Amino acid sequence: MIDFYYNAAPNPMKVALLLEELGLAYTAHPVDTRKGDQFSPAFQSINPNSKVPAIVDNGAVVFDSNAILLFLSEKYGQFAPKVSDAVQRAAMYSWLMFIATGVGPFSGQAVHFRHAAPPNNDYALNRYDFEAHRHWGIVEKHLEQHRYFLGLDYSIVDMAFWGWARMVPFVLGKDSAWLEFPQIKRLLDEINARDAAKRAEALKTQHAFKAELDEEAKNFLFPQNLRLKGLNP
Ligand SMILES: N[C@@H](CCC(=O)N[C@@H](CS)C(=O)NCC(=O)O)C(=O)O
Repeated sequence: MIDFYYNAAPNPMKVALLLEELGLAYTAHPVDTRKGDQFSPAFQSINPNSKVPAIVDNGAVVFDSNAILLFLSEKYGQFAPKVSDAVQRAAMYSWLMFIATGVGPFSGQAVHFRHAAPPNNDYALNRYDFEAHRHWGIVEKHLEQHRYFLGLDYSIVDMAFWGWARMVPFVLGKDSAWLEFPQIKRLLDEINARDAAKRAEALKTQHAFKAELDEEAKNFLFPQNLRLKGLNP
């Protein structure tokens, strides 16, 4: 049995999708980051970084979404090219890390400065909006030539993509984003149509997560702001 610590944000959702694709038995534990659950000692003993997702699989503790995707695909032998296929393995690592270190963080910061930060952040918003567009543009170009990230086979890279691709119009702040990125929309729609994706999306309805981004939630999610008020985060 696997314990899965999650909320409905992009990084945990990648893992929810893989768990569902693998058909594994798991218990989903909600971590309500707007209520500060990520800082409980019990959760920090699983993920010292105080972020979701994390899993515990028969004593193996794994945190960070792309580490979890690699761990599960290797352990259960699915959704990744064989170790002997060096060319495809190389592509898998490259695209997976591109999503982990580029697409995800730049999209996340674009969301922060567009939707959450105090106003008058033109410099920061311009930088992250530009970088988010640039990263998604690279994905779009790649998908013009490839059905999936690794070619003909659906893999954990597509699942990592899916977590964030669902958010593209929100990340880029425009409903028209899909006109700019039709290939991303194509793959997103294909994955959305999979039963595993529907089950992953439905998971959050089993738990009541706090919806309001009030002062308390902001203090948990953006603790650095407390320093601006002379307080210790
Ligand atoms: N590199 C980590 C990032 C995890 C992350 O940023 N998770 C967000 C949700 S997508 C979170 O836990 N936010 C709550 C917080 O920052 O306190 C991963 O890929 O798992």
